[in-house]
Amino acid sequence: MKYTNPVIPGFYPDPSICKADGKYYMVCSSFQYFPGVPLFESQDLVNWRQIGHVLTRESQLPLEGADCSGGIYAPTIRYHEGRFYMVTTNVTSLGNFYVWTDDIHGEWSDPIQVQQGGIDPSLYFEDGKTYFMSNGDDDRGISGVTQCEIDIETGTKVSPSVCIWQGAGGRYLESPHLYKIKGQYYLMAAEGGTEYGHMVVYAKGPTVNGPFTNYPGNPVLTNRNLGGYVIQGCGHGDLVEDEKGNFWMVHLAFRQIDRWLPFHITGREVCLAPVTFGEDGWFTAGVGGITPVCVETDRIDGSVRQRLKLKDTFADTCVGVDWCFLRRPHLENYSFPADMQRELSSEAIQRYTFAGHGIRLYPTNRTLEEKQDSPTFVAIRQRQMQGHIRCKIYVPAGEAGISLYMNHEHHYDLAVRRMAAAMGAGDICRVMVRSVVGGISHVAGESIVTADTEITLQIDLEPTEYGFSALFIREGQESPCPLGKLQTRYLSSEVACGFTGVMIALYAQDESLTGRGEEPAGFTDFEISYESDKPQ
Ligand code: 6LW
Repeated sequence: MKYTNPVIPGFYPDPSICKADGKYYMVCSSFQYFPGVPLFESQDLVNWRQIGHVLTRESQLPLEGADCSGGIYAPTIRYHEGRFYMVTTNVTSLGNFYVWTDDIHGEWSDPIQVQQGGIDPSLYFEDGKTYFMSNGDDDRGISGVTQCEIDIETGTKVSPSVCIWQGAGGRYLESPHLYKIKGQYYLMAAEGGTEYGHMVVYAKGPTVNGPFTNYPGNPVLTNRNLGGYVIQGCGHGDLVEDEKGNFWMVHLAFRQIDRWLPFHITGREVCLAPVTFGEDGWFTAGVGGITPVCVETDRIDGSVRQRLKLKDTFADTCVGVDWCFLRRPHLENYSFPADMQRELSSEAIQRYTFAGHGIRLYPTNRTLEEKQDSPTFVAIRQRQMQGHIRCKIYVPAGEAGISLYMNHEHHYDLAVRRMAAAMGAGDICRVMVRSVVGGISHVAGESIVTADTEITLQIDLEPTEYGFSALFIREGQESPCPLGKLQTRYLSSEVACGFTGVMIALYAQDESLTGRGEEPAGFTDFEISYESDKPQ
């Protein structure tokens, strides 16, 4: 069969994978977004369904003040004796911790902290012992991949933290994972930084603590020498063995917006690469050490077809699965239709369907520029670079709209602002495109309509440009209104920095308020349609 990379498009960085009862489970990092750590399930490694998130409760996920380089960093998922463990770092507050569950579709435990520093923690279980590793300094101050043994019930360290490997010589050694395969220990990690020089390296050793000998062909996987190729930044991988005994690597990569434009907007995404063991006990990865867009393989049954979702509407997405919030949301500011399956509760944010209807958002004075608290904002990832977004909007007061949000200093907003007209005439709505780049805000296009006009917002997605427009309907008359174009590159990770990707956010705000606004903005008929699931 043939499959294309990325197998999970959109901002889902730092993948980690495990297998349990014939199915594969994958987690990704989530930074400043709530709920945290997206969780996916698959039966064939190429088709992935998000089944929820691991961190769904406030007690598991303090995010106050987290920005696009804060919050939840790379997680690892492991399955051991019937129990799933997810270990990660909340760089903004908790440090390294893990949670566990016996039901992958249910709730996970409260966090259990581990007193070893560094980031990108991973777990390895053997003979009743649990090894915890991360990249950082050991108890003697030596930096590299550092390992200790922990008590898995309590997280308590039961041995000193010792550096077991210093990598293959690249900068930013990170994302260590340890495996035992055919009697040998393999320690795999990333180097080069999560940018264009990213790579996967590994070493092999006779015991859980080494000594580890570097693979002579390192890096085992990288696209760093493929200038202009669509898939860049391959690194941060994790291995899994399939039902037939073949090994695979999931790893992150990103797609640049154009051959000669080294910028990416959809964040770091998940790719899949075959791994092949040689007689000598070393393995190779990808196709000749690179990850191509298209992989032809006979390891996956020929009857498997890769299907990537091309449409997102209110009817087929859920809050808490596809949609998420910035930092800790104030749920009293969100109102979903009465026939929603469950009420929103601050207990746990899991799965709330829109039941095909709309959403109402109450404005507060927390705006899209907010750095600490959570504005009224619910967002879904931009997963492909070509397509269209449409949404009907009703704004009775303040401002509401759709934001293409990279971070608080880099976002493009298609906004409707309600204003009182002069001389006691009826209200008017200012429909505008606001560009915020490097914290500098500029209105790039606008139009004024009477408040009784029905407004549909529309954004055309292209790899290098976003096109903004509105459709006005008044007294049965439709009038399309183009509002201009903005370049995608100013929202890219290369410009905006941080570790996230562009989110398509519905928001409401009103700087003049002290508390919550009385009347909510209404959003209905939301639709994103992507033109193709093939990378540009
Ligand atoms: C991740 C680490 C990294 O934890 O970035 O550059 C962090 N490398 O592996 C955020 O994804």
